[in-house]
Amino acid sequence: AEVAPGAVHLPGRLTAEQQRGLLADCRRWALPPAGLRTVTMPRGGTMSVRQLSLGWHWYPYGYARTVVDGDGAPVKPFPPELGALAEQLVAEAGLPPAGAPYDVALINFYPAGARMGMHRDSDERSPAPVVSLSLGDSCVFRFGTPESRGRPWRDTELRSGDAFVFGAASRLAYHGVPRTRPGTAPAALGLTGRLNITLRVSGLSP
Ligand code: MD3
Ligand code: FE
Repeated sequence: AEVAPGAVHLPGRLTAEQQRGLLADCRRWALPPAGLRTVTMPRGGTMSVRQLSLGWHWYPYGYARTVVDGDGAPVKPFPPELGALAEQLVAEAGLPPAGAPYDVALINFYPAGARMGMHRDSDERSPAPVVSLSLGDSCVFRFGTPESRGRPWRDTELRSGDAFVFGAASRLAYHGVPRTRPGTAPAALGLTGRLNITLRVSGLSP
């Protein structure tokens, strides 16, 4: 379902088994060194989501090969199977191929009450689509325009197992997560809270 030009929602795209596998992977990746961390913004506030990067480490606002704003450890490698999944989902969304390998996974964990304010993802030096995978609790996903942080926007629900591809005219749109819905995760998954994995092309040289 195309929600806006270049923004394609693939509801229920991941099987229960794929979701369990990704969650088990995330639990391993979350361990130190270079594990799940709290992000401090340049003005001193902290993000309510906890975060983890693979391939390249995202910090406010750039990419590095080590956790420059944390334990300093080298970032864990980007798993090639996530790149293959991203390429397949871009094709299913009917968007042109990225043209460069996917090389970043940015993983956000939302405990109950966590949210993400409206922002644009503009630290990548590639126009390749961003692919989002949702696990656990449902959330309200707010999708705006490339021009401003404010209205107009559209609210849609993201559920465990959904994929979403953001390319073309939607790649630089403002977006955020104003709330999650605690307790809505599939019981069989065994996750309290919400996980979102975004797959990206950094545009940086290896
Ligand atoms: C539209 N994550 O990590 S996923 C982020 O659910 C981020 O954790 C949210 O925004 C989350 O930067 C939203 C949907 C999403 C992700 C990246 C996008 C939408 C996007 C990049 C460009 C346009
Ligand atoms: Fe984002």
